[in-house]
Amino acid sequence: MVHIDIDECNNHDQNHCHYYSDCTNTPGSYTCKCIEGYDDLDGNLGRRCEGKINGRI
Ligand SMILES: [Ca+2]
Repeated sequence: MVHIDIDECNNHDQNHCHYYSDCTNTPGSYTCKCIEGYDDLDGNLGRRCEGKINGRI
């Protein structure tokens, strides 16, 4: 039996990765990780990534 995986990263309607995060396709799912230089504000899920410079003193 062949499981056909969906590449959620190819379609923004099918993933919740933030603009500043990298989406990685995995079998049956996907993962998001904030790119270098951006803080993850939502439990390390890559959903909300913000720069470290703005808004921090
Ligand atoms: Ca997938």
